[in-house]
Amino acid sequence: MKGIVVKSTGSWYNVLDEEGKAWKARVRGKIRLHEADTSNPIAVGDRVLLQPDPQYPDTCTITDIEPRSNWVIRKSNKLSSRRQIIAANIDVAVMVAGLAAPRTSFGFIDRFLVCCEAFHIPAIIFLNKTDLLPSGGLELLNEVGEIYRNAGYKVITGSAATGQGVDELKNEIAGKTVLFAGHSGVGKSTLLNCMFPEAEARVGIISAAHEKGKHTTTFAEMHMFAGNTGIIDTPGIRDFGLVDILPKESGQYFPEFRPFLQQCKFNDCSHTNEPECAIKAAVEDGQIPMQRFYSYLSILQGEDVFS
Ligand SMILES: Nc1nc2c(ncn2[C@@H]2O[C@H](COP(=O)(O)OP(=O)(O)OP(=O)(O)O)[C@@H](O)[C@H]2O)c(=O)[nH]1
Ligand SMILES: [Mg+2]
Ligand SMILES: [Zn+2]
Repeated sequence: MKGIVVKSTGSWYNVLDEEGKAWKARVRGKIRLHEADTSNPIAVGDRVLLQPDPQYPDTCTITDIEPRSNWVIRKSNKLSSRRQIIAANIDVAVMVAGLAAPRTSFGFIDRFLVCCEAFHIPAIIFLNKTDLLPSGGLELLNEVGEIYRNAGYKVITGSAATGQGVDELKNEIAGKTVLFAGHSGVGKSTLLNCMFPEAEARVGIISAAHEKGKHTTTFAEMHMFAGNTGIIDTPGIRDFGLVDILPKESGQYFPEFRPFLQQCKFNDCSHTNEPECAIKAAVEDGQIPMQRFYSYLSILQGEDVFS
């Protein structure tokens, strides 16, 4: 019997089988792991083989994991070498970000996008809470939108409170397995409920608690709709430590850098101190946005913490 992991809470997993029936599952014995050295060998989105447990109803054992088409992984925290798989087998990732309460930094967005590029996961940016934009905020919103649209990303501006942009997002993700990521409090769960009221995802109250890393959503969980749209709501991520990506290769993961990369004088150009660097030239004449170049530099320097 085959199934898909929709939630992981430690040693137990919630799994849906192909008929949509829910099971509680556990790993017993030895199974083949694709990623050693992670805090969670089985992640939400994993396709697994199941063996029903004859003794207990609705309970089964996970006997194998199918190879993943992709996965998003991060360092659990700055000091740790432990890696955490956020989700696996994703068709599209939605970065929920905001210019208001809480405001998302470019660095955080860019780090997530680099990760998506590295694992070949198409990404959409949803700039939420447009109803709360401060005065002059619309201009900034458009500017931010342009930066990412020019890089080739789909950008939707909207609000889970007013419903603006929500249908557009829903159309983009229909029939797909979707990862919702972003800081705590940006409105991931609210957006999910707005698209699919039957989701009934828990929504938090913005408070000082968010600053202390207290999350309303505490475990990544896939919500399945109409049998074929799976939305993975995740706890807000504060830091996004990149793993398995060499800093010096990260230029390739900025799509708008690519047309220039071949034009640098040195083919191993780091775009910092080298002469005749096409990337720096493109930044100088405005073809590459300064913010994106800064994000590149910070990844290159191996800086870990973004908030
Ligand atoms: N004004 C306004 N408030 C919003 C919007 N979207 C979400 N909120 C509010 O923001 C707060 C946090 O929303 P959540 O959906 O819990 O945020 P989250 O991203 O799921 O947070 P975590 O689960 O902690 O990661 C709630 O009070 C929502 O009502 C929006 O577009 N406009
Ligand atoms: Mg949430
Ligand atoms: Zn260069």
